[in-house]
Amino acid sequence: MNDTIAAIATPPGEGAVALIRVSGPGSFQVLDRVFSTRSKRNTEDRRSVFGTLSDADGMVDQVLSTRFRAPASFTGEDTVEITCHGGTLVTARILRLLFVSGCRPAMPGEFTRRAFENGKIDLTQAEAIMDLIRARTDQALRAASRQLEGQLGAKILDLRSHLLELVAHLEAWIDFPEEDIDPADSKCLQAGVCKVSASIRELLHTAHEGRILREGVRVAIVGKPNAGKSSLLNRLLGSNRAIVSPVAGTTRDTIEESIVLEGRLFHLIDTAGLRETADSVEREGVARAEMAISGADIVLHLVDGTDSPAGREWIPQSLEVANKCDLPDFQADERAIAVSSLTGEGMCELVARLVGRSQSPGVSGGESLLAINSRHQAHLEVALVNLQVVSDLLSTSAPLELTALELRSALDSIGRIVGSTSTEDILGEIFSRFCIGK
Ligand SMILES: Nc1nc2c(ncn2[C@@H]2O[C@H](COP(=O)(O)OP(=O)(O)O)[C@@H](O)[C@H]2O)c(=O)[nH]1
Ligand SMILES: [Mg+2]
Repeated sequence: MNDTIAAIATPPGEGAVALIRVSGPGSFQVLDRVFSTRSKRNTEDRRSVFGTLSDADGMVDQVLSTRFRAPASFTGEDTVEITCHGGTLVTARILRLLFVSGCRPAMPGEFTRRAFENGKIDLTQAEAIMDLIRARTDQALRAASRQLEGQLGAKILDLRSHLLELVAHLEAWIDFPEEDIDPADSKCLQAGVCKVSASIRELLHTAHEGRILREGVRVAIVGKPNAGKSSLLNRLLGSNRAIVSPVAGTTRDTIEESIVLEGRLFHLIDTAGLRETADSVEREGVARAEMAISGADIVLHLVDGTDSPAGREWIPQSLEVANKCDLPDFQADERAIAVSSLTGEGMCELVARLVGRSQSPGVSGGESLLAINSRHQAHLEVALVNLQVVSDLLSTSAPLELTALELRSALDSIGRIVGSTSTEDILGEIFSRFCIGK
C-alpha cells in the first residue's frame, strides 16, 4: 500500500462534473506536479481550490482540487479529490496525466480496501458501501445505511468479545491444571456458549431477509397456456411488456421484469405455459419455465377461473391465483385468490399476499432492520457448528485443549465477518483478565 492510486469515482459518460480520486502517500506530490492555482490556500487541508491541470501540451481542464490529509480521509491515507468537467475524453486525459505523474490505476474496490486495511471501516461496513450503491428500494437503502453506520459490525464484535471471555476462561484452566475446575464454572461456560449460540441463530434468521433486500424476490408466474400469465405480468408492471394473445403457446421464452411493490423489489418471470408440446421451440420454453420454478422464491400458479374447478391441478407450496374473475362463468375457489388481469380486480389482495409471502416470520422490515448477507451467513453457520461441538465436549471429560481449539475456531469464524484476526486479541484478553504471577 505504499503506492498511490487514482481512478474516476463517478459513472462513465457525459455529466456536468466528474470526480477523480487519488489516494496514497504520493497524492500531494502528484497534485503539485500537475495542478496550478493562484489561490494562496492551495495546501490547506479539506479546502476546495480552483485551478488548472496541465500536461506537456498545455491546459487539460479547469478543476477544483481538495486535499485530505491522513488519517482524516476515507482511505486513511493522504487523498486528493479532483472535480473536473464530466466528459469521457476529459476524464481519460486527466487520468493519463495522473498515471504519468506518479499514480497507478486503482483496482476495483481498492479505495475501500485501503479504508479497511487502515482500520477506518470493518468488512461489514465495506460491504454496506456496495449495498448502499446497489440499493433499489428504500428498505434496502435503510438496511445498508444501518450496516454502514457499523450496527452489524458492533453486533459481531459483541459476539466476539463474549467468545473471547469464554476462551480466556478455558485457557486459564489449561494454564493452571493444578487448580480443580469448579463444576459451577463449567456450567457457567456451558451457559455462555448457549447464549452466544442463541445470538448467532437470531442473526442467521435475518439471512433470508438479507438476500431479499439485496437481490429481490423471484416470482415465477406459471400455469397452463391462456390462463392469462402474460396479462397478469403486464397488469402488475402497468405496461404492455409481454405479448398477450388468445393463441395458446404465444409466450415461449421467459420474460423477466423488476418492480417495487410496497417497498420490496420483485423480479416477475413470465413463462411459457406448462403443457406437453410437439413444437421444439415451445418445448424449450417449457423447460425454461421449469427452471424458473426451481429458482423462484415464490411460484405464482395462475389458473383460468372459467375452467371447471374439478379439473384444476394445484402446485404444492405455490401461491394459487384464479384469473378472469370478470367473466360470468368464473368459478371461485377458496384455495385461490380471485383476480382479473383484464380489469385489475383483486390485484391489491394479490400484491399483499406476494409481499406477505416474501417476508420471513419474525423478521420485521422496520427501522431496526439489520440483515446479514450470504458471506456473514456462511461464517455464522460454521461458528454455530463449532459451538455445538464445544457444548458437546464440555459435557464429556474430553481434554480442555480440544474444547479450546473448537472455541477458537468459532472465534475465528466470527472474526472473519468483520475482518479481524484473533490470536493477538486472545493473548491480550487472557493477560488482562488473569494475573499470571498468581
Ligand atoms: N376476460 C378476461 N380475459 C383475460 C384475462 N386475462 C387474460 N385474458 C385473455 O386470455 C387470453 C390469454 O392471455 P395471455 O396473457 O396471453 O395468457 P398466457 O398464455 O397465460 O400468457 C388473451 O386473449 C387475454 O386477453 C382476464 O382477466 N379476463
Ligand atoms: Mg403468455
